[in-house]
Amino acid sequence: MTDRSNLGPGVGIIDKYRDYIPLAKDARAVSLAEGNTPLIPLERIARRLDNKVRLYAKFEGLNPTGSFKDRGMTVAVSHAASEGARAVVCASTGNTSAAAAAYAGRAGMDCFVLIPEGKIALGKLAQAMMHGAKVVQIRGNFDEGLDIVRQLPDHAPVTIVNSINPWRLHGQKTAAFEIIDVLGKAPDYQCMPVGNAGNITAYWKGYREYLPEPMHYALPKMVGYQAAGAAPLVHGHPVDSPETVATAIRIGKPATWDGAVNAAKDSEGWFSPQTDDAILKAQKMLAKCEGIFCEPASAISVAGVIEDVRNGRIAEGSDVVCIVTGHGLKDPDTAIAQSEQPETVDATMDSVSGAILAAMERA
Ligand code: AN7
Repeated sequence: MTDRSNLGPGVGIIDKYRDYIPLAKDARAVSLAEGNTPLIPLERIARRLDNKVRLYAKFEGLNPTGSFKDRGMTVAVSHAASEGARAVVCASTGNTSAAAAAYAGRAGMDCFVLIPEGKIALGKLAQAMMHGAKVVQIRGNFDEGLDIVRQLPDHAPVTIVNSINPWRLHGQKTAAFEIIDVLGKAPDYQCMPVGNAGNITAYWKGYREYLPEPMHYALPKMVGYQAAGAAPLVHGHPVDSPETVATAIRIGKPATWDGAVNAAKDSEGWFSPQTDDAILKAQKMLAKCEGIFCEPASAISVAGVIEDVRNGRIAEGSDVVCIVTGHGLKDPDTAIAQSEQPETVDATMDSVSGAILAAMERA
């Protein structure tokens, strides 16, 4: 395998994996040196599962705008720029809009984002605004926003950068390349949140492209988790009014439906639901026991794996990679709401040591 570990400063996924990304040769990479995220062993959570599996988190929250969307956006915006596009547009539950705004800004393009009013995490909104996007809130959900965005190029000179833009998937598949580069093989199971279903489709494509055909026996089983209130792929039909605390995946009509279904079917994987309670519990566990602060949608990977190792659906002795798609700082409101609130005491040794000793006694 080519050693791509140290190509120099400013190198992102396009420079690193250009031979796998069919951009025009003279297309300049609009990059924030995204990708190259760590694969972190989750030893303490594995221990809670009696070490039945070797567990890893691919922490995609460490990308430049805090989510995996940067991998797709660097390619989509580079391609749009090479075609002379003036503006990009997307509907978003938040992370796509943050990434689109950042990369469009870097490319000198305008960016328009449609978000569901009141249902986007605070950090994501702050990002889109700071990076200079024109933010349009709609009285509706993500699915309704995407339906409008699909038609927008007929009405205005804008390029769509949702994952229905195939360049996005060319970028996102590179995360699978990195996992193989680091593990020296594919994992046995790859477990991830599924919303609009672009990412699971991209990973599956990535594994198949990076492992040559004779090695297809070594492909991972692709496991997709959806929030119980927004689980169209679990039910096999769209959901009209998706609801979940994990606003990133509050999606009822995934655009890349067939890609997701094929990934699960062809790999002998599956889709299953997780309750909001299980999602928040896993989010807390990752933060407290492993030092990894992710947003609720991302924690569903770990919630699902805990259930599926316990019920035997994930075989003992396996290598399991959880895709941790977005950073916890994206959604401070949900984090604070589920945590013990800070205690206020007088600025004296007695009050402070008293508070510490009382807390140690409770623990
Ligand atoms: C943290 O930003 O759809 O199944 O508009 O932000 O490829 O949609 C975000 C999705 C998982 C689901 N984890 O990925 C958007 C958006 C996080 C996310 C997903 C999203 P897909």
